[in-house]
Amino acid sequence: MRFHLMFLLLGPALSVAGEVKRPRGVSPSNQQFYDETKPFTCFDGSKTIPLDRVNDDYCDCKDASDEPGTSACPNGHFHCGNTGFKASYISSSRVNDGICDCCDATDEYNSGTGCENTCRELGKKERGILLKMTEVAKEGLKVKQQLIEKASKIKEEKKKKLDELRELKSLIENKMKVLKTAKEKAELPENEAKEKHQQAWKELTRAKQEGARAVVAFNELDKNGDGFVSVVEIQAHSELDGDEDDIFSEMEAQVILGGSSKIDLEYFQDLVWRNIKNEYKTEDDVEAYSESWDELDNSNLEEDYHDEDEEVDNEDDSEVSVGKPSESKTDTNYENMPDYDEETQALIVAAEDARDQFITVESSLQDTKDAIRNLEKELSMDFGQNDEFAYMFGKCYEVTNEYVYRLCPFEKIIQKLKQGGSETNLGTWHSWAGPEGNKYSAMKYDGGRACWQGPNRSTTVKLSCGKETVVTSCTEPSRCDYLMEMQTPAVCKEPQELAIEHDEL
Ligand code: MAN
Repeated sequence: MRFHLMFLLLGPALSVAGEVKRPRGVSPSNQQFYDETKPFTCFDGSKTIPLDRVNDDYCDCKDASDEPGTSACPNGHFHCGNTGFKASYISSSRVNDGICDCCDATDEYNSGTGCENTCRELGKKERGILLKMTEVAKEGLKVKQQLIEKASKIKEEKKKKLDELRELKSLIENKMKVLKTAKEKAELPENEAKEKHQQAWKELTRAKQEGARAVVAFNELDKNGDGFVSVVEIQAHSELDGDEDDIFSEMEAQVILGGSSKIDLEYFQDLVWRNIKNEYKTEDDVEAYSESWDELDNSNLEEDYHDEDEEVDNEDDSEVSVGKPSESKTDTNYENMPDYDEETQALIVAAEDARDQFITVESSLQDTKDAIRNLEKELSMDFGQNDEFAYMFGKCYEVTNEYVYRLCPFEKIIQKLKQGGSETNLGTWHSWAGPEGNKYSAMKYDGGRACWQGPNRSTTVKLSCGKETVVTSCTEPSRCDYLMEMQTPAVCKEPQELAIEHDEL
């Protein structure tokens, strides 16, 4: 019975002319362990059994090595020879399960499923694909070579440019030092002249205000309105009594009037007011004060200063403290200040010119520094073994499905709605992310916009060989974790390497 089963199981494998005799489901490399002249030892060494218990549909070895061609062991693996296509392993549970798994139909030898051998067909297809890929690789490689040559030239140019920029930077810095000194030199007399002019205006304003106070005081004192301030009118202001004896005599009042019995406004303004202004107490007559201020503004002082724009700020006037005209008001209305004199204006123009020159050079220094920084950054980037990826820097590539995805290599990836609107950052350039030995086959972009109740968005870009540079797809395998596929000549390899990757056919 056992022999019969053995024959049945081993039979077809042994009957193929020219092939190495091996039990069903065993790969050529494992054939040596099933020696017809010896008992079989499980691969894990746990047991030795007679050879006729191999593939007898009973699981003897824990590692399933005695049942490579049956489904007796749950953990077994069946080797499909698949001549004409690629050999493969399937789980032994699939042996004789009524489904064709191996293209050579060997897994369904006893199920009556009637599988057809499709290996030749598959092999043909695969070889077709491989041929196409080889074609693409050949063309891609040519382009890649050009990219490398171009990148090398551009890199040299950029290095040269960087040297030039560094030289330029130090020239500009020197020029800036000179211009800074010139600017400071021009600003000194400018400031002095402006200061002098402003000081004069300040003093004039003060005098103007003081003059106005004197008019107010004169009008107040001149009770009978005859245009003179008399001894009696002075005596009415007891605060002007110089001594402490409580008697403000006629004599004392006359002394204040400089010996006269009555004085006019001019005399009062010129010789009396300054002596009494600290003691004098005004009546709260704002109106009188304002009027006299206006009068003054429009008359005598106008001759001193000709202000082009005649807008006199009367609002300010009403704010003048009339409670104590003796207290000098220090507010200087610079808006009404007359133009600077010609000499000062010339100094201002000269200083402004010096400032402009300095600012222009200062901003060109900033531009140069920026350019240096950008170039340094670019030159320090890893653009592949031979800078084959350098051409992508500064460019962007898009693909559209339900969103528009834009990849700007070595920078960032964004997502936006087809109908427009704001852009969502799916990650900024992080690093090359291919597996060991093939690191330039994938890119990683991370730290994108935070996902609601999730991680920051990030994207992996898988690169494959293509004649042109195109993003072929972008998907979101898990929420806010994107996968982009891109074709580029930069990853094309020699066709021989392709064949090795695709198994021997
Ligand atoms: C937006 C897009 C999607 C993403 C969700 C997460 O709709 O960025 O890709 O899955 O936000 O909330």
